[in-house]
Amino acid sequence: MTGAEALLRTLVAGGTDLYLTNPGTSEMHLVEALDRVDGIRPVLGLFEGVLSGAADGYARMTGRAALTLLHLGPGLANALANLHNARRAMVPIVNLVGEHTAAHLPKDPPLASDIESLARPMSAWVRRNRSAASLAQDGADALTAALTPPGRIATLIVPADSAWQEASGPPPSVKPPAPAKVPAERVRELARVLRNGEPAAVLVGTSALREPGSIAASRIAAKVGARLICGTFPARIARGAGRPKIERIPYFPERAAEFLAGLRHIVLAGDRMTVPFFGYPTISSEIVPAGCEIHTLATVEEDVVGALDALVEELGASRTEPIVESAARPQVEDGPTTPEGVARVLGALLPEGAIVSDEGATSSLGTLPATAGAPPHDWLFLTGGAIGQGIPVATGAALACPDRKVISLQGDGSGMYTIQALWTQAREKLDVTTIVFANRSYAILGMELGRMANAKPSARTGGLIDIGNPAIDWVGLARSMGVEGERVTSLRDLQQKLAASLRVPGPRLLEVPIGAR
Ligand SMILES: Cc1ncc(C[n+]2csc(CCOP(=O)(O)OP(=O)(O)O)c2C)c(N)n1
Repeated sequence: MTGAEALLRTLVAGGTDLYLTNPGTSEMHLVEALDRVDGIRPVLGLFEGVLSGAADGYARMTGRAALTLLHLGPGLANALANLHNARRAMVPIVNLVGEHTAAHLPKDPPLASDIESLARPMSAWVRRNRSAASLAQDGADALTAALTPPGRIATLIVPADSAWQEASGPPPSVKPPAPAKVPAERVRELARVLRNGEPAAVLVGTSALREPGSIAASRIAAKVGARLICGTFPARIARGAGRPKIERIPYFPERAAEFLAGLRHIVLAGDRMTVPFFGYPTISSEIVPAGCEIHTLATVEEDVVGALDALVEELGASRTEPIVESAARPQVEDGPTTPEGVARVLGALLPEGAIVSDEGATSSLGTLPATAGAPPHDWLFLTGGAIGQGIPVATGAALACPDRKVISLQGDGSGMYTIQALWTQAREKLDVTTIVFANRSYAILGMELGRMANAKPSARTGGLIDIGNPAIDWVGLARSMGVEGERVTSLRDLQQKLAASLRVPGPRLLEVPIGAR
């Protein structure tokens, strides 16, 4: 058995079943070993940012770590922006990064670089393998690190000679630690805080944004009259009719400050306090009201669901009804494809069990209220703000959940970063409908130019915000990669084309013009 085979066997025995690859010469043994190792699905991506984003989407939906296979430092570097988003999503991923042989590396060949320095900022765990004999154990340690709560990025550097040399022995076992239990004293203390009647909010994150944690949190909030809130861009929220109502902290800091105004206590349950994206010259980035205390029921590493259950008991809230969304679908009228109109069409049609990957930027803001009462579904946000996440995360979610419809809400500017993911969707026959909001602009930057620099786009700077010249042909792009694409002309047309796309499995793209041009 080669080191590569021992490594893959260990990772498969540890529960890994997806291998997202874009290999080169130094990784050929990590490819060849697939002919002798069952139980893992190899999937090719045509750019490494597609792989890291897909690993993120897969992990958000399964809680399991996918493997990425990356070609030395440059391959890893191409994956970094979406590894950044995945780190902010707090998901498990194991990166296998190829490296030159021990004899070749000292000669400084063209592809050599400082892989550890590239890996560290986005990885909680980095190791350089030293021998074929230790490769399987390194793999087990990488997977254990990745699966350590709440989920981490582990990067294992694999020299080519370790991968081809002889290894032996049964696969080492992978035993990630369980999340730490929250001490009973902390639960009692927070029960005292919440019972005192001062204005309070419970801020839920990670697993508390899904049932059963969100139901427990909603019971607590209802019992003590607190608000139930969450961060602006969590990795995943289970939402829709019959599920707990959770208010989201708005994106812009002045809106966020208004949203939190009046609170005296914020109780964190599985998240840290939300921090606005940017500081501005004339807008405060402090969103927590003066005099408001931040308390922690459970950190992201701790057993938040257990802590919420204990708090339900402590407050005597086990029979309190959670406050849930009622079933409601918006009415659709015909008209031009405005963001609000598109949101209503989505709200009218979103199927039960759908997974929405939201990188719609300024155009998808209205989709959240419009879908609040749609049948139960999951919503995946752009966690780290590095655009180019949406289509890859949708791809990974579809690999994770082949029986569920994935809807990818996509800004056109962001979509161009990792458009190659459409090819993987076509190749793997993934059930993803991509809705491109073709506003032919970096619209958010037009707004931020005013907010940040008190300026309007000029003849000179406007060209850095307008992406309509030349106009991108989304339907042509999709078709060139094997994805059926259509351009819609009105809300009624969108309704028909989206309904048709939801009926038929497989990838499809709808280009939706936004704004008259
Ligand atoms: C990796 C990365 N590069 C650049 C940016 C800055 N940025 C934020 S939004 C944006 C444009 C988004 O355009 P689009 O997806 O069309 O959405 P719109 O703003 O038009 O709604 C850019 C370039 C970023 N967030 N991440």
